[in-house]
Amino acid sequence: LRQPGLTIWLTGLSASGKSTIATALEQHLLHNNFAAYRLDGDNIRFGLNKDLGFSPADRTENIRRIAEVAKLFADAACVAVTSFISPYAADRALARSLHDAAALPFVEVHVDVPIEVAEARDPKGLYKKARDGIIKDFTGVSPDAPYERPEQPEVYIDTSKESVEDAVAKIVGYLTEKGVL
Ligand code: GGZ
Repeated sequence: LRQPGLTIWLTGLSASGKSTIATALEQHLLHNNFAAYRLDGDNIRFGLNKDLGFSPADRTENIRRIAEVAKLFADAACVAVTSFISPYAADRALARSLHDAAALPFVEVHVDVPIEVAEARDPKGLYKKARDGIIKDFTGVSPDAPYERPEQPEVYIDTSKESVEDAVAKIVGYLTEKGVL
């Protein structure tokens, strides 16, 4: 069994394209016979973390639990692909340190997009609701909900310029180059 365990941590604004890239990446890995599993809002925020909202403390706890779960998947020789805004640098650093302590690779991918582009996409109408004051503390819109950009992500993608296929190729290229896959 040749099976690397690792975590690929996608971070970026709402509507940046994290979920789309995570889904395409998971498919690519599965087709190439790697065990891969995607963690996202649908399977985490509605289950394990359904007691958490979007206050700073709840976001921190959200990310801490997700990091612990991703680490367990990686430890089980699976490629964990996480897709959460994870807006705070300190929370992402904690996720990384949990993996470092277990000698499991952690690859941070900044799925970037100009906020105007994310806002123009607005697939769920959440930016509009945030602008209208219906959703408070929306990341990138409210001054109380900043997005702290990664300073040195392993992979950087700008989805206003790069396609989903480009993004998957870039991530897989990085992993291959580093000998992780
Ligand atoms: C940001 C929010 C908020 C607020 C609900 N701020 O585009 P989406 O809908 O599907 O993705 C967003 C998701 C963010 O959850 P995360 O677990 O990734 O966030 S964090 O890492 O910050 O804990 C959005 C929706 O939930 N959503 N309210 N106030 N996004």
